[in-house]
Amino acid sequence: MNKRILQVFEQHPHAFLSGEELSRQLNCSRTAIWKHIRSLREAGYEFDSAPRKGYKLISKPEKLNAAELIGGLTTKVMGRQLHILDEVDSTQAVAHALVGSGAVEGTLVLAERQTSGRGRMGRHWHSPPGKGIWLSLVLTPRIPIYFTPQLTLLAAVAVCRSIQKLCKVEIGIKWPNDLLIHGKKVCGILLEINGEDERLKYVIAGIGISANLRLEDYPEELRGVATSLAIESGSAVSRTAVIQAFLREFEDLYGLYHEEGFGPIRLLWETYSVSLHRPIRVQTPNGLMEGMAESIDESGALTISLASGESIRVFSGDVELR
Ligand code: BT5
Repeated sequence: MNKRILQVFEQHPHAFLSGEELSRQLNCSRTAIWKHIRSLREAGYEFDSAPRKGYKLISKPEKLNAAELIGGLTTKVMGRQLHILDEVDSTQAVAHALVGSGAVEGTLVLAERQTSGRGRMGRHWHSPPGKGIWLSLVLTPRIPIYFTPQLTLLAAVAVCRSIQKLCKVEIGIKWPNDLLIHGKKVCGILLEINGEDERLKYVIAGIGISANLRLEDYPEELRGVATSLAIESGSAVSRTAVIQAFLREFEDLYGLYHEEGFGPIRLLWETYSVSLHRPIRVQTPNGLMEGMAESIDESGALTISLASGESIRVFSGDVELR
């Protein structure tokens, strides 16, 4: 039925079609039409609706296309093996399975939609269809396992650089993995590792960039804390261009990291940081800590000076800017 409804709209481009007319043409009830329009909206189709006039199809979901993406790639390794899927539970799960069947470094998994997109600590990542960049990148870095948090910071810098090249927005990083525009989250990073003892086997870098979501694409509870590139820049962005630019930046920084270590990445990270030299509150595995965010150390941990004068290092947690 969704297909037939779309056909009718395609026969009448730019026109409003009333629920009554649609129900007559398709021989079903107006309630059924309303339900199908709702499911098409959920699938990324945009309709204008007006009382008495009905519905007008404004845009179809822009689909990611492998040939187009690869055609504009300037990387040697990152994204060269590409899997674009329509709907998955989580691109992370798909990437782990691909490694199990021999996927090499740089393998990229992209999905139009995730039904169980994951954040850190069991949290959910909202991943509606057609509008976001939900990706997982397979990495086999030659580093000890305890250095992997550095890669979160590296990925954050790569996303910031690519977005700044393509959109007129001011983007900042809140340690460790939140990218913010005007204080709202636009991108989150989740690193999942597989290793044994000290030896790192592989890393899956999961990155969610809310590219073209509109406020109404978010559930109520996220509207105050989340945003998108389109909301902040005022126009839709090409997801393909953002992915290509990100892979380019990531490959360059990853190469630099292997040649020169974390030092240069840390310097770049600091230029984007919105959490350093500010009073913060951080929920750590050991409880709530308050103090001044001082610096990032050589392992990627955040150093905080507490009111007592003591300095502590935090390896993971949720930072709240005060
Ligand atoms: C993260 O977790 O920020 C890591 C998110 C990683 C998502 C990617 S998408 C591709 C890959 N496949 C996956 O399954 N995951 C990765 P965390 O720091 O725990 O932040 C989660 C919080 O971000 C939620 O509790 C919300 O407040 C917020 N959030 C959820 N969905 C969002 C969205 N689409 N845009 C902005 N903020 C969102």
